[in-house]
Amino acid sequence: MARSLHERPEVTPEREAFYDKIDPLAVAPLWERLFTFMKKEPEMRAAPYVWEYDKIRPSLMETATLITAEEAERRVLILENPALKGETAACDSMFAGFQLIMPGEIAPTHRHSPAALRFIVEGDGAYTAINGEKAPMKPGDLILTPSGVWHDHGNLGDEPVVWLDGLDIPLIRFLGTMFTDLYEEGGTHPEGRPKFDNMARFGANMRPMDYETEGPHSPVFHYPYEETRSALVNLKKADEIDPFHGIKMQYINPHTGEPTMPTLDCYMQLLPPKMVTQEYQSTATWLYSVVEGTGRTVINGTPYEWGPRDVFVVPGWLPHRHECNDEDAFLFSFTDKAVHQKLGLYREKRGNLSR
Ligand code: GTQ
Ligand code: FE2
Repeated sequence: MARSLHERPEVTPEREAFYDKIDPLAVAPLWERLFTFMKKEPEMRAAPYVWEYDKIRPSLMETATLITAEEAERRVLILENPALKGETAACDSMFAGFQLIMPGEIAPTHRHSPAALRFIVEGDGAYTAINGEKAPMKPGDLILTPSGVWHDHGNLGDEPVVWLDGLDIPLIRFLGTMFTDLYEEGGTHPEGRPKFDNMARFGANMRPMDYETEGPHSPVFHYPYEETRSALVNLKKADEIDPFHGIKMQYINPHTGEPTMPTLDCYMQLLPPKMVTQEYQSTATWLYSVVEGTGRTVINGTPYEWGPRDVFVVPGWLPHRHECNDEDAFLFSFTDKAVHQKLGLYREKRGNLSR
């Protein structure tokens, strides 16, 4: 009998009768289960998928006629992975959604143990307040609301504002570490520090003398696209293009050099015109939000076409490459990579991966 972790042993009437007999004892034979999960390599439950913004936008706008941001708490259309129907998840470990806030609306203050990021997709004039300090939101900006901080949103402008929410909800749920609080029964946090205080304190390549950390997340909570984009554009001039990633920069916690948050690690990358990246795979799952440009990502041999404002998911351990069309593409992404790395479980493979 060949030894294998991956094959089911023979099922005989005698064995089946035994399994039935022991079932009431709340025990089960491991040899009937091993092959179901001890896979040679990871097999994610999530499927690759592209959420096309233009197709979703009309329905997203229609939500404004159904419910207010305040009544909904957060007026969000979940980007639910088709392979994870009903699970409130874009992939095995992360949640994503498009949140809409209309002029004059507010979304009340709350806090929770799941960490969140906001990546602004459309519209100007909204803000996220973190502990009462307002961060203005512009398309392409990244805003963090780490685990446990009070946050609310509002729209002071005259157009609808939409952003991509990314949260570690599936992971937090799995770990049994979910905590949430409303701020004083649904009210709004009082005005905090003045606008741009956070940027002055932590985002100017300086920090307050003797600063002591407030947690394992970045003290910066607003990363404006203007700065991110110009960094990438300037880096393109050196023409040092990574064959797997183009020019890909990690948003960091400037106090420690660590990822933005322990569970959500954020990146912005530039793919020059016509670039086709080398094949790459890693245990990490990646969620992408396209800022500029068009192209496709070929995942396990199947092309997934994308354009501005689309969101797509590359589940872990699938070989993939990006192909850029005729103009620079700017791709924002976030991933569970930092979790894998902290636990010593992260692996990757580069080049010639076709199975
Ligand atoms: O904006 O605070 O998409 O708490 C899910 C949970 C957004 C938010 C979501 C949240 C929020
Ligand atoms: Fe929240």
